[in-house]
Amino acid sequence: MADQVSELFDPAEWVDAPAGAGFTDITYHHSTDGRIARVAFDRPEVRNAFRPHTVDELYRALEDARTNPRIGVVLLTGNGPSAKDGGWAFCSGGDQRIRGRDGYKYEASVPEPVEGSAAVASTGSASSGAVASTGSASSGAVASTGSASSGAVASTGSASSGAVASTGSASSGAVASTGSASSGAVADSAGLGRLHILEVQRLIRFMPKVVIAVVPGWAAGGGHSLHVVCDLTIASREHGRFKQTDADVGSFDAGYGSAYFARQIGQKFAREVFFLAEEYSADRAYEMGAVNRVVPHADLEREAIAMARTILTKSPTAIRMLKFAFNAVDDGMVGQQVFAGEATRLAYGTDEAVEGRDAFLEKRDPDWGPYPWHF
Ligand code: S0N
Repeated sequence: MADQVSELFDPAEWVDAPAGAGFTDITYHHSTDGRIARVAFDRPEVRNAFRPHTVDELYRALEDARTNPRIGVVLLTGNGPSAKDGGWAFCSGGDQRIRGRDGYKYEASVPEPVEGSAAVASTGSASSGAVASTGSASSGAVASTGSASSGAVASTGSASSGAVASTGSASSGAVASTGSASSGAVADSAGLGRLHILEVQRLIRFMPKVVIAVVPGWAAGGGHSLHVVCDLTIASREHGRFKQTDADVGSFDAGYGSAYFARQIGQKFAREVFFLAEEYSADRAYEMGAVNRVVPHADLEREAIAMARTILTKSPTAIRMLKFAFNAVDDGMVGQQVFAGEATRLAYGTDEAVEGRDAFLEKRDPDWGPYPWHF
């Protein structure tokens, strides 16, 4: 796919995103005006399954999009079709050849990423997932300015993610990788694969921008969960297919992939999708409330761009507050924290908050007189 990226990709719409240089498992582009990001799985020969290295790149691209103040919408999609059999995919989830315990015995069939590329660190010792982006912003709950970190843990200088503060070099999630750079198949000290795709889910979830799943083919397993966690989904009428295979292969996304999915489409349908693991067409997924729009295959990316352009006409602050408001009810205290962070950011812009700050710095009592108790 190196030359043409994807059959649905219109080169007139996109330029290479600098942060995507050297990526092997995904492609990363910006729209020519810099307002939209296109992030695409680029392993069509395995229905765009992700290995740890793919997830590293995915995280880096999404983090770059998150921290780029011009970008308001991210399209997450899958390149295709497969040169092998013409099949299309959004993403078929975790690459089963290198998954979990004993996964390495299948590793020989997995091409190694190019040495020195991608996740192998922007800042020397950065590893996966968390990926040291520029400066020190990291994943998870809303990074605002400066050295933001995720969750409740402040990192100073280095990037951290999940609930883990890193020391010096960036680390991923709650599971440290064995080395400082990630490869196609990385295990933790217990020999288990890293599940940092969940960090990607959180990055999508907590990104103050709209993420649209653009589904040109199969969304299966962990790929299905990724479409679930995206804000919107647009699917190809001819090739869009949905299937939750987790229980077929002994894995289970017990977080957003299932519980939040049930919030979206209702308990009965969600349980059916997981317990029966049947195939659903794009039209059927639309009927069930899992998909926003179904469009002709050839128009998929054009329609996705049109959706993005409509969103870009809206107030950025309104969109971010709305996204976090939609999230908050399902995200418990973290949802409240994220929403509260945004409210605080807005409050800091008021004269009232400036008076509080100035009074402290000037060692005087604050004068709240000009600020009424609104009703
Ligand atoms: C997507 C499906 C339904 C498409 O069927 P179709 O069109 O008949 O194509 P196939 O002939 O089956 O596939 C074409 C080629 O692609 C390979 N392939 C497809 N999916 C995968 C995959 N996920 N991993 C590895 N290879 C894949 C096929 O083998 C075939 O190759 P060739 O031509 O060489 O034979 C169908 O393909 C399907 O059902 N795929 C599997 C979907 C699935 O079960 N995914 C995993 C579900 N679980 C997760 O995603 C959880 C996350 C996870 O597993 C994980 C991730 C990272 C780190 C660790 C883990 C972990 O759990 O430990």
